[in-house]
Amino acid sequence: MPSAFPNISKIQYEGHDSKNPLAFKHYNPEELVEGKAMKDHLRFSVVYWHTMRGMGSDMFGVGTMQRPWEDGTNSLKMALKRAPVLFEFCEKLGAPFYAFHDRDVAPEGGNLRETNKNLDVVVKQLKKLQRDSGVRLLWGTACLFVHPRFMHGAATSCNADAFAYAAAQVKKALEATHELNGAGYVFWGGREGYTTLLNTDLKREMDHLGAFLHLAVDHKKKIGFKGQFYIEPKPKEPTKHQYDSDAAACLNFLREYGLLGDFKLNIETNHATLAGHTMQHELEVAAAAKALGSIDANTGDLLLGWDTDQFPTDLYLTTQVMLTILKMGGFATGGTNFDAKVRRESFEPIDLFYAHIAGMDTFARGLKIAATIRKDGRLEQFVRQRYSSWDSGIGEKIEKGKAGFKELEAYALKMGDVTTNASGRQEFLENLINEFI
Ligand code: XLS
Ligand code: NI
Ligand code: NI
Repeated sequence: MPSAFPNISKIQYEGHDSKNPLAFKHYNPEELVEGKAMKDHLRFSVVYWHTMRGMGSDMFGVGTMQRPWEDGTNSLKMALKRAPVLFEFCEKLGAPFYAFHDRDVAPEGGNLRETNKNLDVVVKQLKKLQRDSGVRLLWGTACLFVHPRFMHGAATSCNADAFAYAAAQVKKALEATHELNGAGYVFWGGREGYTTLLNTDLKREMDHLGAFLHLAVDHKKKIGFKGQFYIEPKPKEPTKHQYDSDAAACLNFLREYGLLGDFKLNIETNHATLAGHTMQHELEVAAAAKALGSIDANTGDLLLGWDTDQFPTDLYLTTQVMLTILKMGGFATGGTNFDAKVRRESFEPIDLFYAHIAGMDTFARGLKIAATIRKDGRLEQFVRQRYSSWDSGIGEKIEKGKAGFKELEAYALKMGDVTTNASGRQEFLENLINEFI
């Protein structure tokens, strides 16, 4: 097998004075941050769909990517030629994980049986590639949105046959992920939503989604798959409204259908902003429910209102992300999965390296900055102080459930008025963060 990237050797950490664009300036895998190696904090993952299958087409134009190893077919032969390229890429980059949809790695056959056979052949090869390289599967998933059979959705389709087909597909994708010892499995509701309520029985569709996820949990237990299940929120696109619209909606859905114990969330930056939230908001909501599992690291564009899936290169973003992740105690099964694609104009194979190096270095810096902010302690101290009225006196009584409306009325009457408010100091804090960036 000839090398796909013959002129690129393993990307090394060279420190922040390096001018080598094919080196890390900040990501130093073994360097300890808060007592843990950077590689274990960040758990970087490369996605098969964008990095291996993204050809740069958009609504207005065809693909632009130069991928010399591709033969222009979506054949099983090509699938087997392509998989080693992904592993060569991960090894040279030093990314310990990858993620895929079933249909990214193996093509559909003439029927489901043939399709499953194709997947089996590729999974066998992936298993060997994993063993030889040490690169592991962060999560697997099923593509339930590309094929016309899923035009009305999969688990939420009006057509029960589509539900059944989706179940068969997820069953197989779960077994493949299990076979590859995946650390997790993701459910992203591609078309699980609607484009008009005129033709939609919303309640029935949500019930079907709940039932579908229960069936998945049952099968997971049946085959003994120990990986973490995740739901990935996104508010829209391709649908007008996706049921898993944001972290809060997902948590409510999981709670309502009795699934909260079996799922965590996989939060994606571009989906957060499409939902009208910041990434940190979504992370905080998930973490507050002890359901922050993993992240899809990318970013949108302020002026483009869709899922542009750009590589994250904004230090403020990665600092905020890492502040929340460090606060929750770090990833367990999850990781930093680059659900990101190079721009259509960045068409050379080497751009794949530049893009991932940029994302990894930006996250490494965000991690170091977040750790320094935490060590400095002023931010945390400020927040603690801001809530100090809850640590004693009436606040403590309320938190402990020892004051009802009657006692609080008596307290307020005696107090006269609230005269103890302190400044929120937003600008002061924003400037404090700038000290570290
Ligand atoms: C699409 C999603 C998708 C999931 C995996 O917007 O981000 O790529 O991560 O199905
Ligand atoms: Ni994603
Ligand atoms: Ni996305």
